[in-house]
Amino acid sequence: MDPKKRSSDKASQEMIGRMAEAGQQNAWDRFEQQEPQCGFGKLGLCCRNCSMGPCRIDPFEEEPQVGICGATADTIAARNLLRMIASGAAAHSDHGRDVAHTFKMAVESDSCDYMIKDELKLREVAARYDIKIEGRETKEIAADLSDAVMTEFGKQEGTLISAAVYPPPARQKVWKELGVTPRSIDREIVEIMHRTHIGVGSDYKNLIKQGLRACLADGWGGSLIATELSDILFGSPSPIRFGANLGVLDEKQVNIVVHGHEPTLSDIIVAVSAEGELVKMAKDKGAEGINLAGMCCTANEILMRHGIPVAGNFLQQELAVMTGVVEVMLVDVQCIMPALGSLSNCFHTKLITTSPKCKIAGAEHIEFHEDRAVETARQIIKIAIENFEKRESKVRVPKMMEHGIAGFTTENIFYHLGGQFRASYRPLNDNIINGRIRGAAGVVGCNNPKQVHDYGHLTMIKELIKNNILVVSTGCSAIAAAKEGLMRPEAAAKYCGKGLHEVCETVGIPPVLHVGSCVDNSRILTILANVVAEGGLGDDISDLPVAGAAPEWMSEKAVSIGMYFVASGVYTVIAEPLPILGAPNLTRYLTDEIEKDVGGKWAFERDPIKAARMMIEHIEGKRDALGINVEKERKLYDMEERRALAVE
Ligand code: NFS
Ligand code: SF4
Repeated sequence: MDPKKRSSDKASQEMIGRMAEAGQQNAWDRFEQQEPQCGFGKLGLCCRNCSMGPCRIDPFEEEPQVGICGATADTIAARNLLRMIASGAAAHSDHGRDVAHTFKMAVESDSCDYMIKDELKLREVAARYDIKIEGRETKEIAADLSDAVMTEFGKQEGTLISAAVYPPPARQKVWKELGVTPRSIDREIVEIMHRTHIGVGSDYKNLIKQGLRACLADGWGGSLIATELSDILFGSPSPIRFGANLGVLDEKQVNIVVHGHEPTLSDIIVAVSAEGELVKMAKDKGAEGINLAGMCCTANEILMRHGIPVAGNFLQQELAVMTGVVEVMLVDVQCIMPALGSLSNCFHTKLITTSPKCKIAGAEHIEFHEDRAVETARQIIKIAIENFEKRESKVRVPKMMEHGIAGFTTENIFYHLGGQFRASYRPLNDNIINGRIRGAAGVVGCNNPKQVHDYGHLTMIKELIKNNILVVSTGCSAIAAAKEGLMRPEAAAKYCGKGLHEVCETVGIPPVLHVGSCVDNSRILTILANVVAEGGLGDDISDLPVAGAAPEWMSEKAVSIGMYFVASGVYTVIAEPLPILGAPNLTRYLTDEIEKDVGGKWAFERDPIKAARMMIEHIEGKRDALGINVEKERKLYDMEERRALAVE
C-alpha cells in the first residue's frame, strides 16, 4: 500500500500512512476489498425493480437478452440512470426546501435566530418572481417571496418560475420544443419513480426526457433556490481569504469539524463559537481557544461567507478523525461516510448527527431545530469543550495547509471583471472575444477512490488554465484546488497561459474561482446566462465557448448536475463513465445524438489531460462557430510596397 498511489495530497498521504500503521481501515482499503466490482452494475445491466427479478443482461451474448418482463439493456440502464438522477435531484432540492423553511421562519417570527442579511439580493430575487418591490417593507417582500418559492416545490399546474426567468430565452425554447420544461420540483422526481416502475416506460429516449426535466428542476429550481435563499438569509459571499487542508486543525485548540451540506446550523455555530463565555470555558480546560473547520460542502458554505478554514474534501473525512485532535465532528446530511461511526469510537472524537434524516450507528444524535438554533449550537460546543480533556496525548496533525481566496458569485464577478465603476460582464465577454481568455470551464464534483485523490482535479485544472481557460469550481473540486494553492492570485503567474495571466493580474483574481458548494453549481448556470445576456457570444448557452467536468465524481448528485449542464447546452466530461456502457443505444444517445436535441452532451475520459484537451477542442470549436477565431491577416510586404509605404 503506497499512500502516493491513493492521494496526490501530501497531508492525506501522511495520514493514510498513519492509518495503515495503526491498522485502521479507510475508504481506499474498503475499495480494494470490494474488487473485483460487479460488472453488471458497472455497465448498468442489473435490474431489481420488481420481484420477478433481479434480472441481468449478459453483454457478451450474441442474441441480445431481455429481462423477465422483456426490458432491454437500454431500458434497464436508462431506468437505473433516471433513479440516480431522482436521488441526486432530491438531495439538492430537499436541501433547498429546508433553507426555504428556515427563510419562512425568519420572515414570520421576530424572535428567530435567523434574519435577512442581504436585502438587496432579496429585492433582486423577488423582482424575478414578479413580486412588487416599490414602497414595500422588507418583511412584506420576503413573505411574498417565501410563499412563491414554497409553491415551486409542489405546485400542480404550470411550470417552474425560476426556469422561465433565469435561463436565456433561446434555451427555454429548446426545452419547450423537446417537452422538458420542468413543472415543479417534487413532481419531476415523483414522475421518475413512476416511469421507472415495472411496466411503465421502456423507450429509453422517452425515459431520458424525464431525466432531463427532473435535473432541470434541480439546477434551475431546487439548487438555485437553495443558493438564492442562502445568500439572502446568511449573506451573499464576497471575496475572502481562507486556509485549506488538514493543517488547519490546531493541536492547541478545541477543534470542531462541521461536515455535510447545509449551512443552517453551521452558520449559527460560527457566531456562537466566538462567544466570550464559551471561549473562556475552553481556556479553563487548557485549550487556547475554539477552532472551527469545515469538511465537504458545509465547509464551502461557511468558508464562502465567513472564511472558516476547510479541513478537507470527501476522501479526507476519515483522515481528519485520525489526527486525534477532533473533539466533535458535527454532521448534517449527504456524503457522510457511515464508517465515521466506528472510526470515531476508536478515538475521543464525538460524532454528532443533527438531522432527523441522517442518523448513524455509533454517533450521538442531537436533533437540530431552527427555532432553537443558538441553544443547540451552544450545547454542541460545550460538548466539544468538555471532550478536549479526553484527548490522547499522541496526536498527529500534518502541518500542511494552503491559502486561497473564495467567495465569488454571479453578482460579484460583475465587479471584479468590470472594475468598481463599470459593473458588467462586458470585460469578460470582450476578453473571450479578443481571445485573451479562450473560454471558461466548470470543474466540479467529488473524490472517488477509483482515481488518485485530487490528482484528476488538479491535473485537469492546470492543463486548462495553462491554455488560457478560466476555471470556476465548486464542491470537493474547489477544495482540491485550494489545497494546491490554485486559488491564490499568484497562481496566475505560475500556472496560466499569457492571456489568462494578464487578465487575472489586471483584475486581481485567481485563475480558479471558488463559487461555492455543490448546490451553488446553480451560480455557474446563472453566470452562463449573464454571459449570454451581455451579448457577442451567441444567443444560447450552447453557443458559448465553455465546458464542464467532474474528474473524480462519485455521487448521484453529480449525475443530476452533469445532466442539467448537458440539458442546458454544456459539453460535460466525466472520468468514471455513467453506468450505461452495457446499453449501446443509450450510450450513443447520451454521448452523441443528444447534442442535436439539447446542444450539450456527455463524454467519458479517465485521463485528466486527455479530458482537458477534449474540453479545449470543444471550446475552440465553439469559438470557430462564433467566428471569433479569425486570426488577423498578416500581410507580408515586398520591397516595392515598403517603399510606397515610406513615401506616404
Ligand atoms: Ni458535491 Fe458536496 Fe463533495 Fe461530491 Fe459530496 S461534498 S455536494 S457530492 S463528495 S462534491
Ligand atoms: Fe426483471 Fe423487468 Fe422486474 Fe426489472 S422490472 S427485475 S427487468 S422483470
